[in-house]
Amino acid sequence: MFSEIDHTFMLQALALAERGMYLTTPNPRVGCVIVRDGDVLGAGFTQPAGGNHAEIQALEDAAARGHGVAGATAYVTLEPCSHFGRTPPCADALVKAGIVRVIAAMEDPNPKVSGRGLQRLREAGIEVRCGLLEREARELNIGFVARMARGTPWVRLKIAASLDGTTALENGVSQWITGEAARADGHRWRARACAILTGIGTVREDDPQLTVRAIDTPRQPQRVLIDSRLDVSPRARMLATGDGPAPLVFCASDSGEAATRAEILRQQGVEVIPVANARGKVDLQAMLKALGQRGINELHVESGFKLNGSLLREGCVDELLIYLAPTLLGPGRAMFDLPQLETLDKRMQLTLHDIHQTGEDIRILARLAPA
Ligand code: AOF
Ligand code: ZN
Repeated sequence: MFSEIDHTFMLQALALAERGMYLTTPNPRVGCVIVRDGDVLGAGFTQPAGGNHAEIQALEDAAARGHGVAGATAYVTLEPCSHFGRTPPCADALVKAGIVRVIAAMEDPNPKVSGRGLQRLREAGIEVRCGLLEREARELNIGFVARMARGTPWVRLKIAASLDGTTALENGVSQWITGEAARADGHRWRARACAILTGIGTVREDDPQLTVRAIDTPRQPQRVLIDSRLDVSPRARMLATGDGPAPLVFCASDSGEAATRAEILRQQGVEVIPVANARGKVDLQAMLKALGQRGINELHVESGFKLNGSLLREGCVDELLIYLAPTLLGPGRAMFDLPQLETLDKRMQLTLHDIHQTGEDIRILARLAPA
């Protein structure tokens, strides 16, 4: 159904989409290449929200290069939109420009679109095919797809540990177990995330900034803290306000004895959101829903033993990003606070998605089986 030439141009469109990796949230990263007789007339990728979608960038690029696009094929990594969002529908723009063939990698999971963009193109007499390099396109927007499908972000939990699975000494010392290359790689994963989450234990011990520093990025992810009793110091480094979205703190209650602390945080520009479960702790699923409603596609977690364990036990984790350093630390802090099992059949099963050597360390990406 797809030729080798189609493959080549869709790969180009995917490479373009990847250039939106740190940029497009909450929108998906999309790439578009417009081709006629084997020549690329225009190319583009999604701009920050409110800016052009990939198709418009490609059409404008073709115009800037003096090319008409009548009779051309558009390769897009996501179905062109059919709705008026922050921008008008791309499907209409492609029709108007005289495109005669559209190859899309996947349907847009956004319920406002989901097939209607392709339908609109077909109704205008355009030849439409969908599904070329779909797996790659889905991976690129794994968070957007998750949020559209279930209303919550894709949750990626990052851990650095020794080969024997220790993340810190018993006294909390953990800097640094993995090498510089792994740390820089970790910042790339931070940069592509819409938000970075940690817990009050980690803030008390390490006072992390939770910003992207080791690499260049056009935007900082939102910082998110789970702190049931609002014990956090207003001077914690992750609550520093300034550029980028306001930090968010999820607590169990912002009234009663927590009211004053909530007020102090709010006055310094921090958003405080109470979501309690029956045990008086933060309801983690409710927190994920709230993040989904705020347009968070990929949530990057860097936390400790306790919160890591709670997130896993409550079915909140999609993927583990684990860096293992070729060192042995012996007993110390473990990766996750999980219950001791009596039988193997109760184990949590993962599938290995990717293994990679990063400097001297090993990077493992493993996924939880969907419930
Ligand atoms: C496209 N091309 O490059 C992207 C699309 O609010 P708006 O107008 O920016 O629309 C955002 C929605 O458009 C987003 O949720 C997704 O469904 C689609 N993204 N569509 O045709 C693009 N990024
Ligand atoms: Zn669009």
